[in-house]
Amino acid sequence: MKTSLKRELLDHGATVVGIADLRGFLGGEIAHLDRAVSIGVDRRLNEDTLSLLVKLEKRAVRFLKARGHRTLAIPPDSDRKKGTFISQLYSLFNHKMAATSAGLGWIGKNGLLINIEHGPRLSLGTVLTDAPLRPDLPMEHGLCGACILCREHCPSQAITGAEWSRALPFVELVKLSACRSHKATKRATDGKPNCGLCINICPYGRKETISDFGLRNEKPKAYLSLSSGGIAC
Ligand code: B12
Ligand code: SF4
Ligand code: SF4
Repeated sequence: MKTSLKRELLDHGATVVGIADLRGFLGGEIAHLDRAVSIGVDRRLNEDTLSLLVKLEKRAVRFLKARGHRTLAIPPDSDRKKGTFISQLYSLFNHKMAATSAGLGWIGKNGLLINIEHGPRLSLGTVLTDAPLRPDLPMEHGLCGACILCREHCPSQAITGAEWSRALPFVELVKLSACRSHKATKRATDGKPNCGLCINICPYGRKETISDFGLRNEKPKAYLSLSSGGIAC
């Protein structure tokens, strides 16, 4: 069932799909839905991306329900169905937690899910289920290595430079108030609320050279060993 579910989602626009075992990490009314189907698409988080993620979540729901399992799709954005139980789940459930637990990547120094192939460029969705899907191996540590590019270039100095690990997941990686106020300033000045420099600059999955951004070139050690075929994860 796991392979055919993954195939179904990959054939319809998902870039990566992983299965997480979230036993012990969910509370209350959703504790019994302890498998997560974590879905990533290699696209900026805009309206088109959100509607693709919603379609993929619906597809996973249909697939699992047809086989007699319960499901709960977590919305990928905050604006849909405001005020409903489902829309509250958007902020109550963390898509990145499902993604690291499904082995799709680690949390980088920029606070984002970093996939070894696509970097921080994945937008995420999650479907919780009680289907006994065999989980993928979770990611235990980050592979940022010595790189500090996102920290050096963040316009609001929001990135602390701390490193994530599954054993100690909640260290302060990003000063959220600094990031939020930078985004608010951008909205006020150029009408664009999103910054995303910590996505663009990350060497994992980056197609451009860093000089395309007018910045100094630098790569993390882990990235260098990946390019020479050295990293297994
Ligand atoms: C609130 C929010 C924001 C807030 C606060 C960000 C934040 N880090 O909390 C603000 C407005 C600042 C923001 C900004 C951005 N956001 Co935002 N945001 C969210 C939202 C709604 C909730 C995040 C959340 O729960 N935070 C609570 C804190 C406690 O968790 P956290 O630090 O984010 O994550 C921790 C856990 O995941 C934990 N963890 C990881 N693995 C595991 C495993 C286990 C077992 C456990 C226990 C914990 C654990 O480690 C993380 C680091 O401490 C999510 C959508 C969602 N529902 O998941 C999108 C989301 C995180 N945002 C996203 C994006 C793209 C952005 C921006 C790039 C937008 C932009 N272009 O400007 C910036 C990036 C800023 C940054 N560097 O983090 C994407 C990230 C995709 C990715 N590849 O990681 C998400 C997932 C939306 C989506 N559907 O794709 N965001
Ligand atoms: S979105 Fe911009 S301000 Fe926020 S952490 Fe990333 S680079 Fe810094
Ligand atoms: S830019 Fe460097 S330090 Fe920042 S998340 Fe990417 S690899 Fe990690």
